[in-house]
Amino acid sequence: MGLSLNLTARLVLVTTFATVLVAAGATTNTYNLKPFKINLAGKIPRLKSILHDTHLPAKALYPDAGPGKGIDLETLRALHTDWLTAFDWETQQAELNQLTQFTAVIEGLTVHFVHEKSPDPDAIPVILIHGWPGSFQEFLPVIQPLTQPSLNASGKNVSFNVVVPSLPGFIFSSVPPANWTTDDTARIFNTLMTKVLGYSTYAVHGTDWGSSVAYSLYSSFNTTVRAAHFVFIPFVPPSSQEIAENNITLSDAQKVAEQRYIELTTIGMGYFIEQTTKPNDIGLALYDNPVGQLAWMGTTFKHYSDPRAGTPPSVLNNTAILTSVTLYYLTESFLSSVWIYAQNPNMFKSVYAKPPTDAPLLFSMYAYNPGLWPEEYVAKIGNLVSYKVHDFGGHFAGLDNPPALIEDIREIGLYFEA
Ligand SMILES: *[C@@H]1O[C@H](CO)[C@@H](O)[C@H](O)[C@H]1NC(C)=O
Ligand SMILES: *[C@@H]1O[C@H](CO)[C@@H](O)[C@H](O)[C@H]1NC(C)=O
Ligand SMILES: *[C@@H]1O[C@H](CO)[C@@H](O)[C@H](O)[C@H]1NC(C)=O
Ligand SMILES: *[C@@H]1O[C@H](CO)[C@@H](O)[C@H](O)[C@H]1NC(C)=O
Ligand SMILES: *[C@@H]1O[C@H](CO)[C@@H](O)[C@H](O)[C@H]1NC(C)=O
Ligand SMILES: CC(=O)N[C@H]1CO[C@H](CO)[C@@H](O)[C@@H]1O
Repeated sequence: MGLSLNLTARLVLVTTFATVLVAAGATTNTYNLKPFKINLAGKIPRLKSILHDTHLPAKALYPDAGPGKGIDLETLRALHTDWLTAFDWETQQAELNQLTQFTAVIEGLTVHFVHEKSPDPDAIPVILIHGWPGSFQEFLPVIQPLTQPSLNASGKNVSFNVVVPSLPGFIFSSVPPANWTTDDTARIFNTLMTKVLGYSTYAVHGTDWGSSVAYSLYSSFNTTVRAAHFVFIPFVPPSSQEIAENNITLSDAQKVAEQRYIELTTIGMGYFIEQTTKPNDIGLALYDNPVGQLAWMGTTFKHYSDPRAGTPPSVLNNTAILTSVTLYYLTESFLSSVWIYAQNPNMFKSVYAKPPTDAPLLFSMYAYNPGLWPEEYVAKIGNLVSYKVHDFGGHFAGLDNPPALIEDIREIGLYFEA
């Protein structure tokens, strides 16, 4: 009897305690914030078996076709062989899991993000936004260094609380509803920074599609976004003729970028048009085809990075490419990722105009990035305070030239005023 009373009392206590916990959760965890760890190892045996059964042609049809005709067979074969034999997912997963990650639910979407904090209470919150075929992994080499306090040019001690979300429909973030635009993503990322994480002001960095999101944040959230850094902007670059007519003199590195842009627009737009107009065709064709995804995304990593990729300071080697493709393949997000093109058919604005913000804008160009925006043009789209040119690096700055990107982003500290 005594025992049973005791048990009842304990049950009541437990129940009461649980009720309190739930009530507290309802008020303090509105966004269902949860720690997150990557655990895709169980899917590796099937991937390896498909890789094992996939066969490539014995020799190239037209060995002299050149990279302008797409990824070359021997490049793909080397990647395929590495994936099957040398690549160790567990090692890559363990490295990615060294980053502190979470998921939160915002407007019904699960948003995956890295959140690494600086030891400095005055650190600047910054959100780094990736594009396609990148992912949060693209920023791996810069995240920890940016959290470390370090003196800069003006003698200012600068460090960051670094947030790196996965775009909706990419990797561990859930698929957005139809007609979801980069402005919608900007809105939920502003909620992530201000409401979920409680930062009243912050800085943004964007590349590729991430630059569309970052520019939307810069333009539309002028009280919370107090600095922006770009390596790519969502504006149509001027033509060579227009640059010449405006008497703009290009440096050697800028001439390289101009050449890369000409190449992109003349022979490199196939994937872009396909993904914009028929996302289901390519998305479903490659949905369960790892080597297909490797060819389709690998060509971009190979062709739009610095030609010296994989040699210092670049860490963009085959391991990095395979990690990225493995993340897309194992999370089954290739299909939803290509939809970003179809959902945003007017990514590149043709009218350069200043948005209503006085927040500083910083820009860095990397020579082998296929897009040239001269300083005169970048100055038209914001309060430009810094324009830098790097002769090493391409489209994936975080992997292509991490020391330069760390320095570029750290420069935000010279201009940021909370
Ligand atoms: C920079 O700030 C950090 C954290 O506040 C501090 O530990 C470090 O000594 C500072 N460095 C310098 C050179 O002032
Ligand atoms: C998406 O937008 C198109 C064009 O505005 C419209 O026809 C379509 O119904 C929309 N789809 C959804 C699911 O809202
Ligand atoms: C470019 O230079 C030429 C020759 O000096 C001059 O006639 C022209 O007005 C300049 N164009 C612009 C846009 O400044
Ligand atoms: C790629 O670079 C990383 C360092 O960033 C290194 O650990 C790895 O061994 C390299 N992989 C190959 C295949 O060279
Ligand atoms: C911020 O945006 C609002 C609305 O567009 C505008 O009225 C305001 O002047 C802007 N603030 C700055 C500092 O530009
Ligand atoms: C740590 C860091 O980014 N330091 C940089 C501060 O600014 C000077 C001058 O631009 C650079 O040379 C440092 O590398």
